Parts: sequence; structure tokens; C-alpha cells
Amino acid sequence: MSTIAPWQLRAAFARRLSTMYGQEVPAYNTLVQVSEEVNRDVVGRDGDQAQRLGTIDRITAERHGAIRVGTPAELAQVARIFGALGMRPVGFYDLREAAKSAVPVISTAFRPVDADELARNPFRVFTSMLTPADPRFFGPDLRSRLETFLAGRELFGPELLALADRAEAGHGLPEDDAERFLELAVQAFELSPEPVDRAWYAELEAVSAVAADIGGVRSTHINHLTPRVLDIDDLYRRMTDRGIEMIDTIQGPPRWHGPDVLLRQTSFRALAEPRAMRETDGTVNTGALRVRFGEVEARGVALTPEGRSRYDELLTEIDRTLAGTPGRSRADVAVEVWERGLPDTEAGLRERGLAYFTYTVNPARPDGTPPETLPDLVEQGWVTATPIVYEDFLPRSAAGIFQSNLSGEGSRDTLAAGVDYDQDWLAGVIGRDIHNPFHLYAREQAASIEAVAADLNLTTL
Ligand code: OOG
Ligand code: NI
Repeated sequence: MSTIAPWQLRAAFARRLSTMYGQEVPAYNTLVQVSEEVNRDVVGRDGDQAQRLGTIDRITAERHGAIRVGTPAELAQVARIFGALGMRPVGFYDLREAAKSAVPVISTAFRPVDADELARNPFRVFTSMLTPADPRFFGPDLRSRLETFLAGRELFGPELLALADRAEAGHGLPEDDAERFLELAVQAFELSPEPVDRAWYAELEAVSAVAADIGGVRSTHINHLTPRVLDIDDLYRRMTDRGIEMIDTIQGPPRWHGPDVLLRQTSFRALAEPRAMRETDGTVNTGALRVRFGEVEARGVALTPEGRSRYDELLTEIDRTLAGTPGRSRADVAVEVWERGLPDTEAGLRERGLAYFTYTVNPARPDGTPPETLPDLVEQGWVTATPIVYEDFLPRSAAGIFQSNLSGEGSRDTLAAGVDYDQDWLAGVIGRDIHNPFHLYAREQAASIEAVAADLNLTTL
């Protein structure tokens, strides 16, 4: 029997999750349909230029999901399941610090890290873990009841975890085991029909709707699944025209005439879903919870640390300008700030070291002796530079996405944090290194430069 490779498991898992989520949240199917229309139109209009940041096949299959778990042990199990799919933890996001929209979680993203794996299927999952030991959100009594509740539940059964371990160790699974693994893995992220304890859920909800979504129930669920579009402004208009109420902004960089950078995202709140609720007297009623939503994203070129600091400065400057001139539209201010702060061509970003690119020798290169620097090689037609797509997330956008889909503000004290939930702590509890996204992009860029140097016999690059 043939072995199903990790990337095939990953692609199959993403497809099945998409089918499952479409059954649970029908508005998601509309979103996927509209995204496909937008992408078809953009490729029809711009041709190959539209595919500089990924082929249309990759983009059509591309999704990211988000899940939330309660404990380090649960997160370590999630890492095993995604490990089977060739997905590694990348990046550390601390969403407790966001100014306006703090949520009691820390997060990482599981995704493929090698360029060829990303090209096969780039499925990624933004994964958050609750922080019950943070006294700004949870008092000692609530913390202890929450930790007891979480310790007593099982999100992932032993059969699923055993199959995951076998798949990771053996780089894939035989067909029938693969089938069973996929079935159990998708099931683990379905919305559970089990009654929710209404009083417990409400107690957590008073702290944070995210705390209730994670710690108020005995299971986890995928809370959104995000397709990628080539023109997010167009998508926003088309969804609004269909009567779907989007959040009022597109998070991330503004629309402008320069290159797409990093990540732009927008979302809509899903409808309330009927859920069984257990009352204090033990009776079960039908209630409703609004925990899931729809999101869409457009991806641009990955920025270097310098480019990223520039991006963060520009966001701060937009806020400052808006605070100084209330009444102006955020979009207008953002474009102005952007045009002053960022080169408006790919070449400009490249020459100033603000973004990552891969380099390949042009098959139609000139005759003679090649120049000795990369900018000259590109300029004189020896080498082609292609932008590297941003594969990660943005903490401020993520906090905005969390917040815009919550019902209440929750409550937070200003005490100092108790446990240091930092990246090293997180890597320790899951027993895996957390990759630094900048290193991954830099590695890909460096490998391409080495190949060019070898091909052209240049020792100067
Ligand atoms: C995760 C929100 C973050 C994104 O795309 O930035 C996110 C969540 O709601 O659990 O998915
Ligand atoms: Ni998302």
C-alpha cells in the first residue's frame, strides 16, 4: 500500500476541514465562492503578474484556520497533530499586550517552513493558548477552578495522537491509517453538541469572551477558516453587496498604488449558532452562542526586520495623525503616511533592504562578463528577483480580528503579569523549537543567492 506523505495529509486535512466548516457555517461557502470569483477576475485581468506571490492553484487551495486551547498539555498535543501534517510552530504572538483589545492568550502559527512544502500546500493554523496564570485577567479562585476544569477534559483521543506520532516519525501513513487519522483529526475540530454549562460560561465571559470560548466548554473547535484573495477591496465590496455585514476596516496596510506588503485581512461575524445549555438545576435548554466568524486575507511580500520596523512605525504614525485630526478617514490618512514612508516599487523595497526576494539566473541573460553585485545583476537583466510571500500573521491585526468578533469588552486589571508566558516558555512546554519567521525568509533568500553565485561563478555575492 502506498504511503500518504505529510503534504498530502495536510492538503487533504485542509480540504476536509473546509467541507466540514462550510456545513457548520454556510456563510463561509459564500466567502469561498466570492473569493474564487475575485481571483478569477484578477488573473484574467493581470495574467502572470497576479501570480508573482503564488500560483493560482496554490492560492485557490490556500487557507488558514484558527483554534484555541486551554493548557500547555493541549498545545503540545496540537503540535503532534500538526507535526504529522508537516506543520511547525512559527512565530510568537502575545495578544495580552494589545492596547485596545487585549485577550488572555498567547499564540503561535503552525505551518510548513520549506519553500517546496509551502508551494505544495501552505495550510497554516493560528493557534492560541489561554493564560489562566495571568492575574490581570483571572483571580486566584477563578484561576484554580478554570485549571481544574481544563485538566479534566480531553480534546484529542489516544488513537488520534498515536496515529499522529506514527505519521510524523514515519513521514506519512499507509492509506487506511491516513483515512482514519484524517477522520479523527477533522472530528476533533467540529463544534460539539455537548451541553454548555450556562453559569460557568457566563462567569468566564465576564472576564473575556475568548476565555469562555476556550475554557467554558469541554472541546475545541475551529473558529474560522480563511481563504486568500488577490484583491481584498474588491472582495469587501462584493460581500457587502450580498448583504453580508463586514467589520468596518481592512486590517493591516492600506490600499495604495505600491506593492502589496505583509498581510491585509478583514472579517465578518458569524451568526449566533444554537447550542444546548445546561442550567443550574440540571435542565437543558437551547441557547445561542456567537463564537465563529468568517475572514479573508490578501498576502504581500515579506518584510525584513528593517521593513517590519518601518511598517510598525507607519501604523503608529497613522494613529498619531488621526488623533491629531479627528474626523479624517483612516484610509485617507493611511495612504498619505504610506506614500511618504515606503518606496512604492518592488525595486525600491529591494534596494533598501526592506523586503525579501529570491533570485534566479535569467535564461535569456546577456553575453559577456556578469557584473559583481546583485543590484547590477538584476538591473542588467542577468538575474530576476521575485518577492517572497509573507506566510505569517500580524499581532495587531490578530488582536483586531479577535476583538471585532467578540460580544463584550471583558475586564482586565492592571496588575503585573504573573507567569512569564514568553516564546521560550512556549517552546519548552511543547517541546519543539519555535521558528523565527525572519530567519526562514532570510534562509530562502540566501539559498537563492548562493545558487546564483554558483551558476555565474561569482564569489562576490
Ligand atoms: C485568532 C485570531 C487571529 C488572524 O488571522 O490574525 C487570526 C482567533 O480568533 O482565534 O486568525
Ligand atoms: Ni485568521
